Amino acid sequence: MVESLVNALVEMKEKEALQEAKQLLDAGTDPMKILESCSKAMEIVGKRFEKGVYFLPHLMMAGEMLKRISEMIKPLIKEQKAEAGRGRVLIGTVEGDIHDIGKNIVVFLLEANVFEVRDIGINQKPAKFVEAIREFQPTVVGMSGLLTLAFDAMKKTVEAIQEAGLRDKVRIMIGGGVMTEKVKEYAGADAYGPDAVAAVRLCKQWTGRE
Ligand code: B12
Repeated sequence: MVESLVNALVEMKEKEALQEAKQLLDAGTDPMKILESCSKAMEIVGKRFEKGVYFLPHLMMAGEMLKRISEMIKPLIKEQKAEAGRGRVLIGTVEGDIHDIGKNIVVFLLEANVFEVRDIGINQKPAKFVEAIREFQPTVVGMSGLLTLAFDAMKKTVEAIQEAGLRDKVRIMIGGGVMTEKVKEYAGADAYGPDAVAAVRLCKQWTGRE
């Protein structure tokens, strides 16, 4: 954890946060450490929002800062690309939810680990997941969601995949802020991943790369 970066993000000091992130990366800091600091900062921002100390513009500013830092990190992580691999992963944020910063981190870490990823974006209906599975034929389907209302959206998505006769063709993982093992059970998914590293680990297991 880099305290100074966490503080700059939490206090909405955009210029300082971006400068700090750039300096850390230039100095060779592990990009994952920077991502961890971002996640920590977002947790604090979220708590302030819950308490009514921060409002929607703060969340938007936090989202913007995180997006900019992710963009700085992305090329560096891609450089770490190593062994050739295969395995298709379809991912999207479920219906009713527009959060995508974490999903995008998962996408670029998967791509960095040489998975072929199709990202169908935010607020995606169950039918859209089904259509994309038919088209792309992935081994793994990832559902992201940060809102409690995403629990039901995930359940409905899994049901739609089942009804389409595709459930035994894919492994389904879920993730995003409020997700837990319990939600995984509720939604009928195969696994819950607490972070992007876990998402990569699951995909490696399920595609026989581990
Ligand atoms: C930034 C932000 C926003 C931005 C989003 C910008 C964007 N492009 O994503 C904006 C301003 C748009 C926003 C809007 C809203 N937000 Co908001 N937001 C946040 C905030 C502060 C940070 C989220 C974030 O990016 N975290 C950082 C990333 C890196 O973490 P992550 O997403 O969890 O992802 C990691 C892991 O979870 C995992 N992961 C993620 N996806 C997946 C998928 C798979 C398959 C796997 C394995 C792993 C995985 O890997 C990632 C990297 O390690 C959170 C607070 C918080 N504590 O999370 C609130 C929060 C999620 N928002 C909240 C709310 C209420 C809202 C709004 C409803 C506010 C409003 N009144 O309008 C709207 C929702 C609109 C909608 N329909 O979706 C609440 C949700 C409460 C709840 N339980 O339902 C939170 C928790 C704030 C709070 N404490 O109240 N928000």
